[in-house]
Amino acid sequence: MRKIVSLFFCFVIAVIFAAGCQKKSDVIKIGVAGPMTGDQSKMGTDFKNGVSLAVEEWNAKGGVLGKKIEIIIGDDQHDPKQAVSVANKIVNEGAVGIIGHFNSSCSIPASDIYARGNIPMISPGSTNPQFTEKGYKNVFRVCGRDDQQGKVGADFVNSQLKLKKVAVIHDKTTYGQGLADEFKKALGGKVEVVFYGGIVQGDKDFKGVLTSIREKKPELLFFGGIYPEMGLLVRQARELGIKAPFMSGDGSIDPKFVEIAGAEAAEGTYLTFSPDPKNIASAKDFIGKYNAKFGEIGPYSIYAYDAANIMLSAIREANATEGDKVVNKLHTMEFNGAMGKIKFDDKGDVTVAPYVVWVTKDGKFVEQWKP
Ligand code: ABU
Repeated sequence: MRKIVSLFFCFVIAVIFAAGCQKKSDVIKIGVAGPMTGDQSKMGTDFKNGVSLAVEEWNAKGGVLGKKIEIIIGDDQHDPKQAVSVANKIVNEGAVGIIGHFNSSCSIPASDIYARGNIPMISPGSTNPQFTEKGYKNVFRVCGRDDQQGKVGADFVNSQLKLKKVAVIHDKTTYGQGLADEFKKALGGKVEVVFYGGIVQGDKDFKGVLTSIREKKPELLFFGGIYPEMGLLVRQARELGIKAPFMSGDGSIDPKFVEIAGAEAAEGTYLTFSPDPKNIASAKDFIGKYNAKFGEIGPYSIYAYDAANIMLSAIREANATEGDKVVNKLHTMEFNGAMGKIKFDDKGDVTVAPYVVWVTKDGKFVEQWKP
């Protein structure tokens, strides 16, 4: 009797195991990781929406390699430790490609986990140079880099605004400090940096540091960081009577910045980012579909959409989900994205990163200057 019971249990376990294996091979899983909750969740939501739209379109045409595509969502809360834990979870759940993360401080440590698992990752928005400088073959980004972005900001200050004195503030993160340093370096000593210093991400009161900056009378305040702190800095600077314009990078160009700062305080703020997708013919279809499903596009919605389409096209062309084969396709193919043609160099950076300067006008962002 005991033998029959044991055999029965073995049979049940084998059936459960087989069912598990069957389920695994029925779908292809793609991870999407970023700050899905917390004060930067707008960026994570934009990622999730862009990837969902791409996956929905692929699934409507039968999926990829004859299988439906499933998304695994990872919330790193823009915390590097959480990013590593999310990366491990996504790998363990069987993802064959990752779209993410957003923050360079998350993408860089998470890339160690994906590299170990031999899983290709494409970040839609991590711009710190170090992300693609570690020598991992599986790491890609569809955005530009802060050495490119910082230079465009500095060129604008030098050649267009022709300023003599600026203040440089950063949020002490990999991205924020990195961008501030690139901007400062690219000023090339032609502008006096009357203040250089960091604030703490998550703090709400910046009046102390702004009061010190006010005494130095800068003609522009540059901030390396993300929209929650940028919004507060701009609002509080105006409350203290600082009239000089602010400038920031791609981490601040979101309607949330204007919402936090207030449209009046935000007026005239300069931001470096890529060109407006509304003026790009290949983006028209994406914008229409995104608007119908999710509303206004966010800065990184289109990058997430392009990253997902690129990953799935590479899987289809490789006719496989094995990391080496997909990575090889990512390095050699040219992709037709909604943002235009995309090709990666040996490091995994895009071969063209056309940063421009935007300005905030009546609560909206408009393109102002192209180098
Ligand atoms: N590039 C915008 C902010 C994300 C990051 O690189 O940390």
